[in-house]
Amino acid sequence: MTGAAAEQLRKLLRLYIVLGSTNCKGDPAFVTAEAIRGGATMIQFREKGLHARTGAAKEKLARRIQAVCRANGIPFIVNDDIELALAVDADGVHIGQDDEPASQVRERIGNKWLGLSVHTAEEAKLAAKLNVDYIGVGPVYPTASKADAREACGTEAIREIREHGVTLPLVAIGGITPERVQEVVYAGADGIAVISAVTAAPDSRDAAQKLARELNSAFWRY
Ligand code: TZP
Ligand code: MG
Repeated sequence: MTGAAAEQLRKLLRLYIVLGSTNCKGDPAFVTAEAIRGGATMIQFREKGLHARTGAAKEKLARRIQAVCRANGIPFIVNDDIELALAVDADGVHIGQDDEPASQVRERIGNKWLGLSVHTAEEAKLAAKLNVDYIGVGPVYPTASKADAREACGTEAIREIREHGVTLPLVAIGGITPERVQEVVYAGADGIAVISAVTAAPDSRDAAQKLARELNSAFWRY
């Protein structure tokens, strides 16, 4: 990725909403639309957990969410499922440490964006040597949205990753609320990725707007 492309991605990662049918009380495509209206800059389709859709039903939902993203010029990323990402021509793929190796995924997806979850500075340094476009760091705070979540790594992990010279676009994830936005940004994150703060809120648009407001204030420069 060129420097300019990395800077563009850094901005797109600012308010990254992660969702699937198991997180949303209502229609995930509607939640997506509301989140975008509230200021979401990127969407990740993450269809996991009890009663998660599979096969054709999963693809159908992915396409509905993607259509909302496309109509609004917002990138659509698929979690884990490379076949699905290729089938729907998603803008990118996000994988974790236990998924197919990043180098292999890169070969399969060509120049689509590739995001990798990391938990420590060591993992981040390794990621920087791979051909990934951004890293997701977390869970930064305790989270109830990921069944196999590792222990919270705190904003210290973000700071440490930056101190180790990793300049990759970086999004913080896990337990992030409006009150925690400033501290993750000051630690070195380019943005936040959230599930419950937006999907479990009574009003997803309002919830996204509150996060966007905190982000604008944290990134404000004169
Ligand atoms: N990866 C690390 S934490 C997490 C994922 C997918 C879940 C984040 O959800 P929430 O509700 O924003 O804590
Ligand atoms: Mg995964």
